[in-house]
Amino acid sequence: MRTGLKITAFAAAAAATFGTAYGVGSGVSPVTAARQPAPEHGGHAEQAAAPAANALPGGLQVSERGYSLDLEKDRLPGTRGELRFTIRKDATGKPVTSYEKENDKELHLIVASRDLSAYRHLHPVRAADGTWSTPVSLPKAGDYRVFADFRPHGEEEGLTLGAGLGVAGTYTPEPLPGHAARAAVGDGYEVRIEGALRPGAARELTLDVYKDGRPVTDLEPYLGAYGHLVALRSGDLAYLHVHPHDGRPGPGVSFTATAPSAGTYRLFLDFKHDGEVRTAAFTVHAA
Ligand SMILES: [Cu+2]
Repeated sequence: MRTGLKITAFAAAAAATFGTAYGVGSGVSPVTAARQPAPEHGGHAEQAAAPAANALPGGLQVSERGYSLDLEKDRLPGTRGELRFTIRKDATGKPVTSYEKENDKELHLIVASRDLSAYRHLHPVRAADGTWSTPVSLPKAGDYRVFADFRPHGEEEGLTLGAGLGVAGTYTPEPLPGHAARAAVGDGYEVRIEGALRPGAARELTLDVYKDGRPVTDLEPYLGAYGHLVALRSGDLAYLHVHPHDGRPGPGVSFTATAPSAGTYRLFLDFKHDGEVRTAAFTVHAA
């Protein structure tokens, strides 16, 4: 349940900060907001649902808790290019150059298309002046959202900032695939999902990895875990980052996830096997 608690605490911090940003002003330290007690977990579902209803998930804002995501260019001339950006401290306008590592990295960058058909999980390189950069190769033109998931040095909670990215060219938005319990990943890999999301309540999800119909029991650690799961809410691309709560190398990797609201979510699981990182995607309804 640790992960679930952490996510709920983050949601509470986000809600507290939202109130700060639009109510009191910038005089309240984001650290103070982050330290506000997390709602009690493990009680009955109605108690858990109440705070979550007003909590703001990550990724919806380009600026939050005193930090801003500054994309050097919010457009790419084509599907291949370089993303460059800076995380700035709003108070000084200066780039953040000191981070706490989370899952082996100072910053995780997710790039997802607005229709949720394209997904990339990247690890940019930081220059000494605080500028982050990474090559990016996308499958098609269109409207994208870039998510920076990081924890500045000295902050107790990480945050996720989101910014729009346009990729020039013509494209046709794709409909979100319907719910299916299995996802083909290519090269004979298939991932099966068990469990359901419920708004405002922590729920366990298990993703089982198979290769050629047989369970995979020797998943390789990737960034300190056997799987990384990102959930994006369809419609506004609210971002939920969840981590596994056990250390088994397969076939089942379990997560605790709390959907902030009713809705449809697209789940992206990154796992590593035979030296390669692969991604399985699922559509899950929370109701
Ligand atoms: Cu990452």
